[in-house]
Amino acid sequence: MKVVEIQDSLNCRTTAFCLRVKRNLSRLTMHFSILLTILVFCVNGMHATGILYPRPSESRETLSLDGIWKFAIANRSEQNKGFEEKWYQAALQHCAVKVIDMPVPSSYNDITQDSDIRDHIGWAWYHRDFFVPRTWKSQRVNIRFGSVNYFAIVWINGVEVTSHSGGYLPFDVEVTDHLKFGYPNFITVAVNNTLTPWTIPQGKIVYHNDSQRYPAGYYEQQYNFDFFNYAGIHRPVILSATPKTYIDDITINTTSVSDSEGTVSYSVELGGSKIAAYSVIAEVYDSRDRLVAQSKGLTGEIRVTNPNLWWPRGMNESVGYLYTLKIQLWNDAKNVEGDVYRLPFGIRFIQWNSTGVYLNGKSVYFKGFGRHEDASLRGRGLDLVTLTKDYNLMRWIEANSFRTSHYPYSEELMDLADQQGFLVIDEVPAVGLDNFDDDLLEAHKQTLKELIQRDKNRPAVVMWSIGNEPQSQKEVSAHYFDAVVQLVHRLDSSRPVTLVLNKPSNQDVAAQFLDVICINRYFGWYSDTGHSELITYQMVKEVTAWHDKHLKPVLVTEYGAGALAGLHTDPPVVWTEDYQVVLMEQNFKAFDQLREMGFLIGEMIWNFADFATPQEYFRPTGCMKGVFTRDRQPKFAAHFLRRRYAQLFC
Ligand code: GCB
Repeated sequence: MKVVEIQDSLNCRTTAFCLRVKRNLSRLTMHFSILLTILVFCVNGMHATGILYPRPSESRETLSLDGIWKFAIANRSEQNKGFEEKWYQAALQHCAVKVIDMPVPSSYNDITQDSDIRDHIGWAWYHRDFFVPRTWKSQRVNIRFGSVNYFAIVWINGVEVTSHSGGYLPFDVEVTDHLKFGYPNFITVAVNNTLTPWTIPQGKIVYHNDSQRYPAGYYEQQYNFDFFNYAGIHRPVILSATPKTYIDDITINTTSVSDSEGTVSYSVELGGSKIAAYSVIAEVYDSRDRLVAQSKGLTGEIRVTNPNLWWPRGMNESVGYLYTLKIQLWNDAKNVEGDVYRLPFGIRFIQWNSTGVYLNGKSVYFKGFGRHEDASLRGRGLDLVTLTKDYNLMRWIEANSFRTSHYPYSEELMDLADQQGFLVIDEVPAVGLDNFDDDLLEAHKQTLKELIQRDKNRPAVVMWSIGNEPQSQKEVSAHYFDAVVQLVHRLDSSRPVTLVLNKPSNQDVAAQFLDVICINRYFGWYSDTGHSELITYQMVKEVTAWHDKHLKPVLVTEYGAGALAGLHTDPPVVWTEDYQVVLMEQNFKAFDQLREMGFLIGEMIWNFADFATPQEYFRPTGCMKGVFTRDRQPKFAAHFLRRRYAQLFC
């Protein structure tokens, strides 16, 4: 087996695509691995500042392009065919390829009976027609994808308008000049799910050269993370029309809180032409739409008297209180209103020290979950039914938090966290990182920039997680994570930064840079399997060792056991629902002792629900550590966890 630079067939379009943007990149070669690195640079260069969610207002309209699209995959041996035959210039169903219907948003993997589609590696093609109203002609029109895993190239009416790399964050581009107003239009999206050592998350294409076992040219995608690499257009596709001079970005931050006053600073960025002609009015409305404070200018400070603070579940009677910041442009010369955008926000203040994290001055204890965006048939596609059900279950079980393990979740999901008062540890898809070179660092930083740009205004987000279980025992990772943490602190100094670790505390070199230490530990499962009697002892020792070494708060972000729903034994053995509960019980004893010691700030069980993984002989169709099944029915563990979370106070 050897790792090779893959898919030579892609390279001709690489040249065209990248040279246009980075003509002087002398390293441009015919290798796919290089392509991916270059794609990251290309995308960096092309990104606009703001990525505000498209919300209709008196000056803005939106048009959803969700629905049934036409879809085709490029065969393994003909990866370049779509580019050579220019499938983006006409309707896909008129091209020489087998076309099927495909829902958007959705992963394409589980929609058909065809394992070639489920296990596809490489390019997949999407196409649909749409109509743009005549009335939009005088507007600025933007297209926005909530997420596409992993690379996307977008054409409108046959013209390439943008591309993006990174599978879990939104991207957008202005398309005004490419649209036909009052006429039908069409859009084509090419999606590539290939992961390499320079993507976030990493993967590699492995060619098998052993001719006894594999036919010539046989290759597979390998990756070192425990969730199925679902692919496709995963989140909504939205066209939006704004005035030509528009609100491009808003940043809002609580700078101080007391019972009598909350102070927030805001700043606004404008885009488009004739910006100088406009002034900015900022108004704050309470949840009953009453004006409570206002200011003027691109930046300013707003004081709200007797504020209703944003509190997470369980810390106050008022939960998830949101104000609305209304930003309005005003053309003074013409005396007319311009663009208007309404942003929900919370007034709340985060602090941290060597033993705790504090919200509005009160110490926080996280009782929650590691989760996944995962559901049968839809894969990782936005699914409002599952999403809403999950919040109902998290409230039922009296959790107050979750981590977006192991990638940023949808904005629709994050909106409900803000509204329902769930604390979120917001994580980028840097899972199991290894081979810490400069190109990986650039891709990692870019992902964090995009995440913070998207989620910086969310009250629910109280911590940034820069990754999960890297090879942090390697000396080279120290310099790497130092650089990543510095970037995050520069971009946002109002939230603590963490990294989820699984190496022994005496080998890890990354924790020194973090504000909060998160660890994953599977005592009684991956180590000393079945020996539940060791769990409490080992967990107490483990958490204490991390705190003693770094004098920082510690959060256990993963512990748990696989359990097949309906499987029981007494005495309990691994894989039964009974053992899952015994393992929890022993961990709870450790958590109680550690809480007394004063530096454990939370417990998040792995996992909220069973989820799909790559095919492995130790994964019976997926990871079975959920306290709920994949279709969200409670295991014995869910009732047990509910009893604990109900009596755990923050
Ligand atoms: C971990 C990983 C998570 C896995 C889990 C498991 O440490 O962070 O992604 O799913 O273990 O069940 O093995």
